[in-house]
Amino acid sequence: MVKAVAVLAGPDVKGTIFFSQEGDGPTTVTGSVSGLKPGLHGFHVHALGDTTNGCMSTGPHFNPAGKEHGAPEDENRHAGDLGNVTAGEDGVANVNITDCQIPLTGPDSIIGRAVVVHGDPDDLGKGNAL
Ligand SMILES: [Cu+2]
Ligand SMILES: [Zn+2]
Repeated sequence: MVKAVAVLAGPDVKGTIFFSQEGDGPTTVTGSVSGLKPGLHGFHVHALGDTTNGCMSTGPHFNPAGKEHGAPEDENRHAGDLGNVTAGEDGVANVNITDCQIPLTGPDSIIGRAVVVHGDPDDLGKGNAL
């Protein structure tokens, strides 16, 4: 079992996201994010772990296979496309995702990259991509 943790620390938004993967199986993503406005928020793994300039310095969505932006369930998607998380009226989004394209080991590992929670919803490739 390989585990990783991402700590989200914005001015208002805070959160802790836990990753775990057993062998070559899917990666489980759990945790919560607080300080969000209620509703949908794009939730992605971006290519670079550099958070010195917010989302800007984290690069594009992690995309080792050179695919298009899409929804988590799409065949054609960036590996980092984890869709949206939903914040309740309390501004808290609970995350519980199982995904096969974000391994914690090997050449396409997401370790050292950035988890980004956007202020706006991800359109999942159906219009303006985040
Ligand atoms: Cu993003
Ligand atoms: Zn994408």
